[in-house]
Amino acid sequence: MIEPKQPTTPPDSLASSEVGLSSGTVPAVPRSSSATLAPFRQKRVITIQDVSCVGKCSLTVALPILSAAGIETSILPTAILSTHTGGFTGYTFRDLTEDVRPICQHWQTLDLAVDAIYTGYLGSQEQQRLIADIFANFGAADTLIMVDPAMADEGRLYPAFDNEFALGMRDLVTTADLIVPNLTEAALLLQKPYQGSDYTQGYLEQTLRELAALGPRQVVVTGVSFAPDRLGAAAYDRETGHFDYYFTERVEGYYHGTGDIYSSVLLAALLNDRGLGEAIGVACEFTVGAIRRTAQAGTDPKYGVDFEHQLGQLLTLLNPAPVPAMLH
Ligand code: PXL
Repeated sequence: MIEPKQPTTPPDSLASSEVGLSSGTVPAVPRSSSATLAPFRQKRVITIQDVSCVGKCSLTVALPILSAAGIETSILPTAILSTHTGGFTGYTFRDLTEDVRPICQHWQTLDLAVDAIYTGYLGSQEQQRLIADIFANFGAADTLIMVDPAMADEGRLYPAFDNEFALGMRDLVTTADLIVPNLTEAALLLQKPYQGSDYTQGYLEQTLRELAALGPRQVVVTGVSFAPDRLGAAAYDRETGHFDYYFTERVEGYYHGTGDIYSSVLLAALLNDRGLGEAIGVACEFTVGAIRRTAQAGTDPKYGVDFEHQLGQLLTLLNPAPVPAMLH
């Protein structure tokens, strides 16, 4: 087995501070005092995902996480479900595709400044095409376009989707700056067989390069493991050619909604001026902390993980710039 480049320990920049998440390894970034003199502009994200009313995932995790990180979060719901589709039966599903265009037409009258557009679970293939237009209409040159191609896990597509949907997602990721697939989604985007846990570091890095060749400059693959008791993420930046890895302990079991939590924290960290290598570490630590709590509590994992009790630590970790009122 080839050892990953940074298999178990946090990068130096994550290891040196006393302030951190539950493991104490990820520090807050000290802000320079000159930052307090600059005019304050709150960042805004548009996130496009479903509302699963019960079973924490998608918007019910993205909103609190991004809000806790100081980011104004505008939402475009893609569907409303009574629960998510993993592990529940009999759920309702209302497709909101026909609302997407009128909502966007109204937004176009508002002159919205948008720092990032972040997509997750989509309700239909038509939405995939509409979202490409949203990227074009609302994305400025410096808007981060982040696509979490939420459609599959553990070698299987989610119940609502088929390979046509995966091909539509492949088209959508060509227009993104950053994509965050798990290993199953990575295989679907590349239309390659899913390898399970049977892959080498060389294979993984080739996969990251192939994903970046679809269009996005940056790729983060989640659910990466080279040792049975370690789990984490790998990142690749096509422009620098640099790979980053971050691993934590593996908590046994399948916990729903953790991919959405991971992506939301990753974006929160990036918009709080963390580099990609640090941001994947912040997201790993936050996510495993929530999983650990849930495992200890013994709650049914299909209801999602207890990320709420991590939010205070996220705030400390990211150390958002103080609001102007606090400066007087
Ligand atoms: O967490 C991914 C997700 C989001 N939204 C819905 C889902 C799933 C995964 O099953 O069913 C509706």
